[in-house]
Amino acid sequence: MKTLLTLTIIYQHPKVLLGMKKRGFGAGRWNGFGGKVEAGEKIEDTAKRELNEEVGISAVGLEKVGIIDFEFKGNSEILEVHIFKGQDYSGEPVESEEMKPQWFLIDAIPFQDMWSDDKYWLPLFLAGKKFKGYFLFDESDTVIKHELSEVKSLSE
Ligand code: 8OG
Repeated sequence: MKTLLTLTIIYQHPKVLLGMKKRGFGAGRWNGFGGKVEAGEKIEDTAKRELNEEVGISAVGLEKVGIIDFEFKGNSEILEVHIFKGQDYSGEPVESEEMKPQWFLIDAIPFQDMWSDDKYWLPLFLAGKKFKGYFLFDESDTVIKHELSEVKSLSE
């Protein structure tokens, strides 16, 4: 079974906008903004909606830069996460019930308080690359297997 999700990071060199997830899946970690694609919704529209709901901003343009499948050992569900990069937006980032936003310099990204896969693919994101990947986690959210490759295009 596959579940589609989005993840959007605003990158205004030399800073990225992340949010501390306050509740639910991934709580206690810094991450981009996103969530599940609803029935009938276009993936990019989910990315825009979630950005608005979680941090109160509207992206002016989003670029899809990555697709990663996540699997958890002992669980047949695959999370297919579509990763978007944003730069310009309207509105001001505000804290929501789900996320507390904060800007980080790219050489001070808090990888120790993020999902353990992020240190593999975020450097590609920051370098302007497109990528596809697969990560398998064990019960304690440690990466036990991964594949990651740069791609020219993400058209499937
Ligand atoms: O709706 P919900 O908050 O549960 O969505 C989960 C968010 O977390 C969604 O934006 C996708 C994202 N996400 C995963 N797995 C991983 C991961 O391993 N690393 C990162 N950085 N984000 C992830 O679901």
